[in-house]
Amino acid sequence: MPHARIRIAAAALCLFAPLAWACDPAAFDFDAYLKDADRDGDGHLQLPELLAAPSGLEDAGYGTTLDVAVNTRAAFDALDTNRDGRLSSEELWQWGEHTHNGCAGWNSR
Ligand SMILES: [Ca+2]
Ligand SMILES: [Ca+2]
Repeated sequence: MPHARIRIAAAALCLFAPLAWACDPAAFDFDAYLKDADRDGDGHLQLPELLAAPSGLEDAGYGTTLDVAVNTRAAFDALDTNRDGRLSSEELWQWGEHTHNGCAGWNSR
């Protein structure tokens, strides 16, 4: 009976999803950050836009602060995974996974 299987899958998701999300480096609102820093309004961050944007280290109203400054050339290079010279929202959100310091050891105790 397929419904039972779906229910079990849904139950499993409910059980395990909170574990996966218990530590949430993505609490930093990169969408708002991108919107603020996107000076030409093309929906992407070009390098000069990123360099001129806040570091994220200090509270600028994006929900939380970052452990590693995101407004650097190194961050841009790390995040521009498709190498089109600009950062999409999806690429920007990867910063949490690149740095991940906020979650270091959160589940290893
Ligand atoms: Ca832009
Ligand atoms: Ca890109």
